[in-house]
Amino acid sequence: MTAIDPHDYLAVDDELEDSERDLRDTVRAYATTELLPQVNEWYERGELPRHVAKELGALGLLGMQLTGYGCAGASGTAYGVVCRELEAVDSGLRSLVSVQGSLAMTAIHRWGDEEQRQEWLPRMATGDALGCFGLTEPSSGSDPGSMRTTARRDGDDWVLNGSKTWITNGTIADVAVIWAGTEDGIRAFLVPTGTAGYSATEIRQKLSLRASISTDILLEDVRVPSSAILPHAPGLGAALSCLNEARFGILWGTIGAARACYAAALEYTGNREQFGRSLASFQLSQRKLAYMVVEITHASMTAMRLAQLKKAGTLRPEQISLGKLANARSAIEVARSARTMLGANGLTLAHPVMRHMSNLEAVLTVEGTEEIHELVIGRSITGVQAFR
Ligand code: TGC
Ligand code: FAD
Repeated sequence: MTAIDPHDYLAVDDELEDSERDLRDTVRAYATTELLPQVNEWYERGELPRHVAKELGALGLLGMQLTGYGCAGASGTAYGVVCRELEAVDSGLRSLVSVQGSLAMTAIHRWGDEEQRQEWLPRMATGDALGCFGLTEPSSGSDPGSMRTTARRDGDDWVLNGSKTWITNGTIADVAVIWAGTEDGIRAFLVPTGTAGYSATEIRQKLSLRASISTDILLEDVRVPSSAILPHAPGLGAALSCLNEARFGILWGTIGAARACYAAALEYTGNREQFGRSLASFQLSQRKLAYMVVEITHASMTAMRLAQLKKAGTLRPEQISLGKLANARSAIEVARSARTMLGANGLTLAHPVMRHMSNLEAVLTVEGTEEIHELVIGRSITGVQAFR
């Protein structure tokens, strides 16, 4: 009989195609040898060096699920596995890939014209150009439809005014995808970050997702040509369609964070003795470990099923909401449980658990909070919206 892998209890990865398994191994090896040894330093300093984007680009991981323009045209499953392997190191790394590939590049690929795609996508795929995605505003988070940023016509130009907040990479991006209200509803604009009137500042003293740059963006009479509008984006739904892609990556990524916490707890409790026995030999420890394995396995099966639906072309946003909600929630519970098992030592960066646990607080909030996804599911099963 085949032995059980404690890190993939139901052998869910057997569902991967050979190329997806190869990619998993490549990204896991890169992430473990090149990123993991440095991540604590980045976390403490509150940064993610730009060369990481170039390395991820060289591996073909930026916008990897898109086709053409230097993008790999990979399967949803492959993208999910990459998110999982990167987030096993740190959620900030997965976030970089999400914002660049699923948000900024997807917006341009899906809603831009040929000229805009040619101008930006090849450079973004290599990591030579970075994008950010400006949807959230100081007074519009869960309810982006209430945004106050405006774009008004002035001759052949558009003039943007307003502010965005919590925008990942706003200070280091080359191009910002800015969502703004126009006379015809919400539209997206490509704003090169060197444009006069665009300014971004870092949000400091952040206690979660520290290896990721979060920013405020101010738009003061930012004048862009008529060619800056993404012509095919019909309204808020265009922004939300990009979020679907990023949420899909998160529901895979969180499994990586949970797996890393579980692995740390398993190793630590196997090695440390109290009361003359290893911590792993106590029934209460084993219950916690079994709980983690159940959560990680359920999350993995959910992710794999959603990837199958994506491949079949039938995946619905409401189903992605279930995955994002369930997998982010279960990952943070696994992290919290793992933290207890490491005792005081679990509180420092010497072990990855508290870092993941803290990151997962942000992951619960980004791309739709727990409550928003509950309401999305609630609306889909009752037919009644309870947002407002
Ligand atoms: P609602 O009336 O439901 O919809 C407006 C229009 O959008 C369509 N739509 C969607 N289309 C595609 N995908 C979806 N998921 C969609 N959800 C809705 C809808 O059909 C409609 O189209 P139409 O043609 O009829 O106009 O909109 P609402 O104002 O009631 O809001 C719904 C709600 C609350 C679910 C939505 O606004 C929402 O998802 N809020 C959460 C906001 C959010 O997630 N923001 C994330 C910002 S980006 C980010 O966090 C990056 S973090 C970096 C990282 O990944 O680590
Ligand atoms: P709010 O919407 O103010 O919500 C506060 C609380 O109220 C939550 O618990 C929420 O669930 C609850 N709530 C809200 N409405 C309801 C309701 N109808 N019923 C019940 N409860 C409700 N945004 C971008 O556009 N681009 C980015 O790149 C980006 N990166 C981010 C990176 C980080 C690290 C973080 C933390 C955020 C980022 N965001 C980004 C913003 C993120 O998408 C928002 O924080 C998120 O959508 C929630 O909005 P909010 O923080 O304003 O919370």
